[in-house]
Amino acid sequence: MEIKREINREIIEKLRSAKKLLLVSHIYPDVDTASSMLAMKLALLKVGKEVSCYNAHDLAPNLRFLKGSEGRFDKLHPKKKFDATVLLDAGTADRFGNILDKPSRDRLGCIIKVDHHLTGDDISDLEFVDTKRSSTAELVAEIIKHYPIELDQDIAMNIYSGIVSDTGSFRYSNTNSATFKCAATMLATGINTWDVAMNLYENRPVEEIRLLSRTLTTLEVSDSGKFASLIVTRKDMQELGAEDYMLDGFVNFGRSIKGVEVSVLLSEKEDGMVKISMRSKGAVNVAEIAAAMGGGGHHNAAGFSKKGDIRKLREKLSKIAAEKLAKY
Ligand SMILES: [Mn+2]
Repeated sequence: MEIKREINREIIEKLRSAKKLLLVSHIYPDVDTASSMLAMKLALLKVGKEVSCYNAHDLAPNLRFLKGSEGRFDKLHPKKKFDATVLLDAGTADRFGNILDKPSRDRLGCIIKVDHHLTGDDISDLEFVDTKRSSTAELVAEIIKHYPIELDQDIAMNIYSGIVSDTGSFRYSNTNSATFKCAATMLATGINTWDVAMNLYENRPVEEIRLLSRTLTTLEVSDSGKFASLIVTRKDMQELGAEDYMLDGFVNFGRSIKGVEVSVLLSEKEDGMVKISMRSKGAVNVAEIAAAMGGGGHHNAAGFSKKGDIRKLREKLSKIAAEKLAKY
């Protein structure tokens, strides 16, 4: 049976009474966090709210098809105060940049967390967290329904995009009947599903494909055949004129190999950190591996950033994964 966490009435009341709202998506914004933020922005604008959006990194070009994504989102007036702030699609403070640090925190008003990740800290006053939901976009749809605010095609397209992206186009195990019901509600507004699919999957810059081709040459599969890893260096990116956002989804190529249970993509960032994205086919909880190294995520998808040499990190991860995988 489907377990459904009821939306906290206090959240709806807070959103109704607040005049100035801040919506925050997580660092290195993905489709779900961005579409949740933008769907909520469009909805709250409809009921006359003053809405600001922020994320520590601005939205990448591949997210600019989302409705309401015009303008920059990584700038926020330092003195602006809010009645309420909504944190979207992550559970820990570090995932939102410095916005929750003092003294910045004092101007955020009531902090509301809306999320579907397994890992999370107590960083908000109110929360709507449901790990059974496919995406934060689905939770935002729930909020809009209970507010209630009338859906339109722009809001629906954002929410549908978040769902499609976080479920791997309805393939992942986080897809359930509630996911399809929510998607159906969005489609009932008349949005074009091919439009969304085209923007998500048929619109890659050629630099991305060139980088993918080079990245696949770094593939290593463990002796057991259960662990695959790929690496992307800064040098590769510079030589091919590629950007960070293009790496989204590369890790899935490792997982797609027959017999592989856990796949990892390590990529060097501009600030010297190495970003580690992990995917599991289901047997192993990669959120646990990530947690052992200071990260977080879901059972089948997790990630974190670490300082250090990319190849040494790959070795360390292979060892941790081998221990976990030995049981399967
Ligand atoms: Mn999500």
